[in-house]
Amino acid sequence: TPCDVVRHHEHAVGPGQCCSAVTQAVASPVDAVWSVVRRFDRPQDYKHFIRSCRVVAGDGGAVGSVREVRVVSGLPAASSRERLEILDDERRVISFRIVGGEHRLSNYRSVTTVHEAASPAGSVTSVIESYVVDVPPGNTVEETRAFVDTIVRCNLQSLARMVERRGS
Ligand code: A8S
Repeated sequence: TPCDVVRHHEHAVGPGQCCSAVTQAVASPVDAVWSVVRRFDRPQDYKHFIRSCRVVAGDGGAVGSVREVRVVSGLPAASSRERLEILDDERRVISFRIVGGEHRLSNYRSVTTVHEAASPAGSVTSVIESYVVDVPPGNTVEETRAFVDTIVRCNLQSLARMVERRGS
């Protein structure tokens, strides 16, 4: 229901933090999209800034699992340690929290939901990804949002391209 959608994307935003959300339409069935998004152990399948990923705690599918990702060069970051917070196959919700690594995004937490959207043209899915993060020292809220929104938008666009290409 619409209320569920809103509820999953409500973040407690403290002082010195900012939040935002990005949405992406995908011209593919909802299950095809969710099957990619749900793989906490394989973010590099569609997140092209990620060079490698290793599960360092848990089985990679259970809440509490931790992954260590290394990012491509050219970013103000080298690695990130991320904990799986929610994986709900029924409601199609996944959430992770950043718990360490070499980067500037302290206390980052994101929630991604995948929704069936009716369309006369056929199967359409919408993906909503929201996040909250500390504004890094020396940066403004606007700069932080611009940086993170760009990464999230790139990830969701490449997700859409990948799943749409697979389906055709
Ligand atoms: C995600 C979302 C984000 C990832 C960011 C925002 C990151 O992996 C990159 C650059 C950084 O500066 C921070 O869903 C960090 O992956 C690409 C290393 C965390």
